[in-house]
Amino acid sequence: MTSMELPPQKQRSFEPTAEAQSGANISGMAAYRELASQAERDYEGFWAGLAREALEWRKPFGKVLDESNAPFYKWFEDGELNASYNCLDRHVAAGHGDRVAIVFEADDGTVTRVTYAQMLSRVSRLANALKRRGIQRGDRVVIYMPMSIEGIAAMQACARIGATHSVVFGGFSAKSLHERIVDVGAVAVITADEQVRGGKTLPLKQIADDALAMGGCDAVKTTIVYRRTGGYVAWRESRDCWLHEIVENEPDVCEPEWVGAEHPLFILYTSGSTGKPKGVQHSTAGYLLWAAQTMKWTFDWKREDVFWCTADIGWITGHTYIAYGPLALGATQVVFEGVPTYPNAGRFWKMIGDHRVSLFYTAPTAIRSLIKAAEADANVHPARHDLSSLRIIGTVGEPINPEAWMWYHRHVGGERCPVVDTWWQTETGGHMIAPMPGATPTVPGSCTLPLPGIMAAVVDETGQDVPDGQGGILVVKRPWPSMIRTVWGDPERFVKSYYPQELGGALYLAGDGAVRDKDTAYFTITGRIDDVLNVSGHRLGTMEIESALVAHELVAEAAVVGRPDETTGEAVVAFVVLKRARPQGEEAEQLAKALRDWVGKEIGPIAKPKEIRFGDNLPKTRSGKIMRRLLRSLAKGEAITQDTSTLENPDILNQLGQAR
Ligand code: 6R9
Repeated sequence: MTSMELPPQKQRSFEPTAEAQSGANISGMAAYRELASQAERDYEGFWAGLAREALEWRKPFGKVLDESNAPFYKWFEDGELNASYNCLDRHVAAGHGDRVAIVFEADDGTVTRVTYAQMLSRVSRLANALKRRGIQRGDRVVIYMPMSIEGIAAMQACARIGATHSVVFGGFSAKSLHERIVDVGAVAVITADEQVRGGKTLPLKQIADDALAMGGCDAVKTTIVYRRTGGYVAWRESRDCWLHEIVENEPDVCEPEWVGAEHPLFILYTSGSTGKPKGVQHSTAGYLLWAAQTMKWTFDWKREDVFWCTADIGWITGHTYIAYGPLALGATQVVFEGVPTYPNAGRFWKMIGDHRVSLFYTAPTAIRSLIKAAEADANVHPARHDLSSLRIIGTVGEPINPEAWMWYHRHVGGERCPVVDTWWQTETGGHMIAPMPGATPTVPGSCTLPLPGIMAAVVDETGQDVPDGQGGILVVKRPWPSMIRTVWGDPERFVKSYYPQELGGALYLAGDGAVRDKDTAYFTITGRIDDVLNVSGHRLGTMEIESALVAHELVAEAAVVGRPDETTGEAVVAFVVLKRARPQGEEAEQLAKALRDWVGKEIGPIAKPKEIRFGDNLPKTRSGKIMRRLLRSLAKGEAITQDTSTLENPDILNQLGQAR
């Protein structure tokens, strides 16, 4: 890691407007500081207070934090509750059954609304149907579904019966799905006939069939299929059933399964620095607490708000800020099936106007692509739509460049809405470093300050604090309720990846670099410090892509690096050595295309390299190590200025430096 000096951030800072500040859940910096210092003074008392207020407990907890088996921390362990009860029943019981829970807009623009009472009934019937098929507390259920009310209901139904769900993003291939079904030991798969996005369909059921045929999935006794399009699906009577048929005769009452606070609510796979994705295991109480609390803090949620998070339920953002957080509060939210560019790149702005969205949450990659589109075609510019309902606009997934931040602030937020740049991860469960919109002055490109109770810091390779203004490793010094509990089936990997001995074993290692401003103490995230790439906000392990490439019969060796990309943040560049002579010209084009498609099949379209370069070899040290930093420079098109004297084969750099 290189240490870096960043200029002080004072010059371009945006105070919350009087409007944003007045009546905010947390109004003014003094209120923020008071909360943060409460947490410092009495850490457990602070969290216990929030947990009592935000959640309804079946059995109250006595002990707050158990650190006896660190880093396997336990929160509120002797308490009992149910996540689905907290998301649905309690609002209906409080007289809010008629409130709209979800405004669903399909790819073709069709809108469906469900109230809290209707959602409770749907979830209860599905939960009963799952139980009737023998699915029980502690079982794992894989959900491979499109963005839909049914997808959210499936997650909630699992939570209701104490089954642990593992949602797999609909863009993953049969092979990736298979790997997850096997690793998690699923007993059932819930899928759909097809997914529809941008006018195109994707045969999810067929992909699930392919995955289940790959072997090792004998535990899967049931697949439940949501009929989205009515397209053709192959059918296995003994295993497959239609969702609409199995819920038909089920009662719409289902007593929730009361579980302990630490009961695994879900497992979500994410890329790490080795080849195999990690199953990040989350708890019930700690996770749900933070999902609800951050809705109130980062989004300043109030009852009148219409919330819209554009993420997919296949990612953590869709878990926390679609399937759980908004429902835990009884919020009204928009759920969208499609893509931002269909039927044109004004879709988001049109939907904000149509549904009077007040809290909007999306990713920098979407913003950047919509800027490009708006600059090319005034008809899809946000100015063409009524965005006056917006109150707060947020971003997540990757660093947002200050130019994109400013455009978002100006053209979407009307220079009136605070921009909340939220730094967090699959492993953290919810927001960690983010502004409180009624308090924190914002600075383009900075996620500002840790939320109260989050002890984020920047350290060096030995775990010592580095001075502000100097780059280092982002860590969290104390456990927090919504943190990852373990890597499913691999507790050792959990410890090694997140609590490494090199840092002393007591600091949570986020895997990102960061710098804290000298004057404001604001954090700026400088990107991953491990072999993880961030392409359009999706995490991809370089090793994962390399393994996929070398699994191709023609490939002898492959090294994958990232290169900055204007739209997607980073782009995947693969350096490939074939088992036969280096291809050139037309042949190279064809092989590159074949390998890209291959990676698409092995992992999913999101992992396809943007560029593939063929070489006779890779740059290696005399001990045979691939020099990735040189490859990174080559991918960027930089001249090599680093010392190459330890290279076994310096000539190879010339060859690999030529883009095809
Ligand atoms: C929520 C989510 C986590 C990684 C994280 C970091 C990057 C996320 C960011 C950000 C800068 C932000 N990241 N939010 N970088 N600023 N506001 O995205 O989870 O898919 O696990 O990715 O994304 O590198 O470590 P996940």
